[in-house]
Amino acid sequence: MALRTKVSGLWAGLGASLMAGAAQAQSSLRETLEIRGAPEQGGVNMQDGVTGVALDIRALDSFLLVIITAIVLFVTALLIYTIVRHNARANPEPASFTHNTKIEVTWTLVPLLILFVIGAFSLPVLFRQQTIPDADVLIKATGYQWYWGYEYPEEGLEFTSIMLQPEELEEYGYGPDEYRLATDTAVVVPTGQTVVMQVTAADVIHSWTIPAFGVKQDGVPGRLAELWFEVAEGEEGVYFGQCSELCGVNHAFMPITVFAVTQEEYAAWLAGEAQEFASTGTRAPAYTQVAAAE
Ligand SMILES: [Cu+2]
Repeated sequence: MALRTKVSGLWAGLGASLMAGAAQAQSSLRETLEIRGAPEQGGVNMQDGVTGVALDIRALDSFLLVIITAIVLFVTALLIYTIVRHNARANPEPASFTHNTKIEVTWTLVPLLILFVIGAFSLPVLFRQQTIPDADVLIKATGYQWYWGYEYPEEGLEFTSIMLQPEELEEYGYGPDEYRLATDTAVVVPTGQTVVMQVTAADVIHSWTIPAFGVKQDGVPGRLAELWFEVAEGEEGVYFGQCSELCGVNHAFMPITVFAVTQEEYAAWLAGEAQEFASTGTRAPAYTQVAAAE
């Protein structure tokens, strides 16, 4: 807890007015967006998928549920049959054979066949997820103890994303339910476009994920991994994720917030960020125009 205080204290000290300026650039976007991807109290199902890969994962999950249920029912029925039919009272003289080739071949081949069928449906999803297409938008996410940093290298834009404290939520347009999900700045992405996210880390291993997008990727120091997603048009909204690799004492306090917006809103946001930098001419701690500074 001492470390956490130290981190938030550090950021609070980095020029409150500049941070507020950066927050303003996004607060107008926040107002137009519904919260779409968030955990629900008591929920057991996966969040609704808004990318092709996420929908594939949901479909695979439902399909596996059918197979698993069939296996559970079959094994339970066998157990019950054995308990009733072969107990000492019903079957006082047990059989004494130890091998049955037919049954042994069957119980080897049938599970093999089941695994083969599962693999035939699961591998294509894995390949779709792991084959990185050409990017319309390229973003780099870097995990730090304990916050995320983002760069839009083609736009020369970079900023950090820090979890909001309970008393800050309202100011940023969130409610108490979004504590430990909402951050001061969000990753902004356009819908209907392929976003490639490079994921790495600066200190220890972190993991970047948005459940509704069906993506999760470890950020490993010294390595640049990639993930991709394309949020379907019409699915604009706020989506949350959380660091998913145990990374230290404040692992639970470095959430991920993504604003999925229309392409027009995205272009306007980028232009707004550029303008804001031009007007201040300062390397703001939250948003920094590195290209312009060069
Ligand atoms: Cu982490």
